[in-house]
Amino acid sequence: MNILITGACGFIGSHLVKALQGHTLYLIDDLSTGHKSNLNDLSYEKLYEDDYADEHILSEVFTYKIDCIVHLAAIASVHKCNEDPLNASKVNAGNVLKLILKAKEHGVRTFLFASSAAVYGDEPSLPKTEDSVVKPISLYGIDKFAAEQYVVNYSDDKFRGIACRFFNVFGPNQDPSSPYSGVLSIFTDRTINQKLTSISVFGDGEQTRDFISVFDVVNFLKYCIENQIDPGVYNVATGSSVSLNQVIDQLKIKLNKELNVDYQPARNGDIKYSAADNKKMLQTGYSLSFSFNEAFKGYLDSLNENT
Ligand code: UD2
Repeated sequence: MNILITGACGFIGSHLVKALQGHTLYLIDDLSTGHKSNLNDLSYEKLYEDDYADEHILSEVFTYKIDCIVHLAAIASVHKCNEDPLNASKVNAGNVLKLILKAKEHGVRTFLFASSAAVYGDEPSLPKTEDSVVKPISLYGIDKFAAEQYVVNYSDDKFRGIACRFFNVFGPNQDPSSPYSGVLSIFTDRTINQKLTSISVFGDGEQTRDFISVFDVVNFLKYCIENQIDPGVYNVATGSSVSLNQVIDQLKIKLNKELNVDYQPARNGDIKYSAADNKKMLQTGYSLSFSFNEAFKGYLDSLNENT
């Protein structure tokens, strides 16, 4: 299949490129947060190093008879979106519609979109099903919701639009450099890469998240591409949540050392409990490869091997 992946040099994108080796891949990434080195040793037809909505790129790439698009490119940080809301909204919502319209014009059959658990916001009912109330509390969440609604509402019998609400994705190559990076990447960068023994927790550590392995995320995307699953919105999650304190306990056992946990005030806008119902994802026939414990252990082993 000819597959276009936007955001291909990023954390999830580069794992997806690896999972889809064997297909003919066209990649776009403006390298704003992704790294070309994430694609080292991987095969692809062409990488466009620019904005995914650039007219010249789109008019060229659609000459290649694209069967499927996986749209991962985004300003993927709540914090960055707030710094430049108009641009963030264009990248995360308006231009998604542009890409969908182009895709339909050029006969693309399948469009997968990276949405986010951020659409649910802080409405307290748990676990979240795809029919739960949507109440985003950030511009990022609002735009992700708008874009996923374009994806789903533009679906028809010729165009299969699937929006994946990713919960907390983790795994190798996640960038830990910002304080707003994924918490597991920050914890492991400090304790394994930098060999420090202190970590900061915002709040009492009892907040919960559904942490899903990046390998399951990209395998599910691959499954959606290669099987005729129904269009619509899907939670992409393990279906079980753990607290940060539980994660830290596992980390201590695995590292076999004590960690100093510096408990600081909870962050503004933080969600205390997050939990996903993933039945719809499993009803597609996809089976998760890893529980959180297995995936976390594998992740720590891979980091230890590289140090
Ligand atoms: C995720 C997204 C965020 C937004 C949000 C919406 C990531 C990295 N973040 O935030 O962009 O979409 O979902 O629901 O995908 N924490 C610490 N110590 C640290 C770093 C974080 O205690 O050094 C805490 C943080 O305050 C939070 C928890 O860990 O309570 C998880 O933080 P996160 O940013 O990894 O993920 P989340 O779900 O809050």
